[in-house]
Amino acid sequence: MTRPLARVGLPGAPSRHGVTCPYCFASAAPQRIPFRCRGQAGRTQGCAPVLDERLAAYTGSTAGASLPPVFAAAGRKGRADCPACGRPTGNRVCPECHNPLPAAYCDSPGRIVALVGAKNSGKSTYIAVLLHELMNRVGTELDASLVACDDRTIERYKRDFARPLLEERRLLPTTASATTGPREPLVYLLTRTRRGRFARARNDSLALVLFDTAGEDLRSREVTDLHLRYLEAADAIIFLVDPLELPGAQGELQRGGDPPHADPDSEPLNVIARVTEALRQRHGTRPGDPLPVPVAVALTKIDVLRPSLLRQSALHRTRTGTGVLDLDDRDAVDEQVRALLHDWQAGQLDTYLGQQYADHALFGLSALGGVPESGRVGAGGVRPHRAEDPLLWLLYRFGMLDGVRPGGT
Ligand SMILES: Nc1nc2c(ncn2[C@@H]2O[C@H](COP(=O)(O)OP(=O)(O)OP(=O)(O)O)[C@@H](O)[C@H]2O)c(=O)[nH]1
Ligand SMILES: [Mg+2]
Ligand SMILES: [Zn+2]
Ligand SMILES: [Zn+2]
Repeated sequence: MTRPLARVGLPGAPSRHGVTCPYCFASAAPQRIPFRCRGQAGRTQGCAPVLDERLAAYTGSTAGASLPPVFAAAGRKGRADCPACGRPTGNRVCPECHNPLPAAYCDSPGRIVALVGAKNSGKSTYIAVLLHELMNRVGTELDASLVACDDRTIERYKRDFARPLLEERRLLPTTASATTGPREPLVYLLTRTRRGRFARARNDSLALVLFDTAGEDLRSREVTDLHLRYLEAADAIIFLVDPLELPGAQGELQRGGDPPHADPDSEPLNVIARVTEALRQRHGTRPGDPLPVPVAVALTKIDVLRPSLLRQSALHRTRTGTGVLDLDDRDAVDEQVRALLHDWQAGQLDTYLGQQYADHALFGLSALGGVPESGRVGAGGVRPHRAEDPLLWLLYRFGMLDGVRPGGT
């Protein structure tokens, strides 16, 4: 029996009136978003390219920054005529950094998902696998398409994530610190078709902005300004925790594994506390008040846990729901991960999250599905296990996915 759909009311759904730039996180009122002239195309007349200083300042290079000019206009329906050449254009850009703001991004509620975790916790690997899952298996299951919002996202995803990890099966290199160059987000539009009760199909869109932070940048208290803006703009946070870094987990590992690093700055709780402090400063909440942003906390690399620990457990099962969030399964996984954390003397982590955030959920996943060997993905290839769970929960929290209780309790 299926219980009436339990959908969480969104506390103040799109709370921000403006559009938040996914590149520099500046916020702009929709009617104040400038346009970029389409320039010359074939024999059509248009403005000649000029050096865009703001864009060059953002990318730190003049390469690729010679583009037709940007102009301010009160665009109607996302279009405006260039005052210099008269050609109509629909290309909008961020007023601050002049990066493109795709029409779909301006028009649908953008959800910036911040992905954070200590160095080596598995963030880059997770991004590679999660996006691949959304473009394939999970996308099909949800009746959802995932489309990159700009060409750089397509290129970067291929070059830095998909090709090395999924095609060549090489582990990804350590992400370089944001101090060495601009951190570019991956910006996608996720569109779900939902068939209503009266067979009326409706499309729900969500701009998904993922930003691959370097764990190294979260080590110090001086979290860079860009990180702060990113975190402040985040509508949800996914914290990745490497179980190998939890001292109490050592006994549960299949193989010795590396001993935990003796670097207290990289301890999961310390990273989470640092990010939380940064968020508090920005949100201006009073110390006792929980932060409103939903937080998914996922143990990564659960393939390293002993099979005996996983057998018969919620974490081991594959998710069954199709196109819905199975709330019974969600509760079971949450409980199991909580129990694991407590067994591993990492109960503090759970307690802290409960104190600081109004809504946090625990997950266990494996992006690779197996232990890598000498810098490469294990023999069976990349076989993700429950990698999509945190995102499904966030979609549910955003009101884009229904939750059901198959057990009917
Ligand atoms: N067993 C196992 N190991 C994994 C998995 N995912 C990542 N790893 C291992 O963890 C290492 C680090 O993963 P990354 O994704 O590069 O970690 P990161 O959080 O991006 O690290 P930084 O960029 O340094 O912050 C990989 O090289 C793998 O050895 C997984 O699902 N299972
Ligand atoms: Mg990385
Ligand atoms: Zn911007
Ligand atoms: Zn023009």
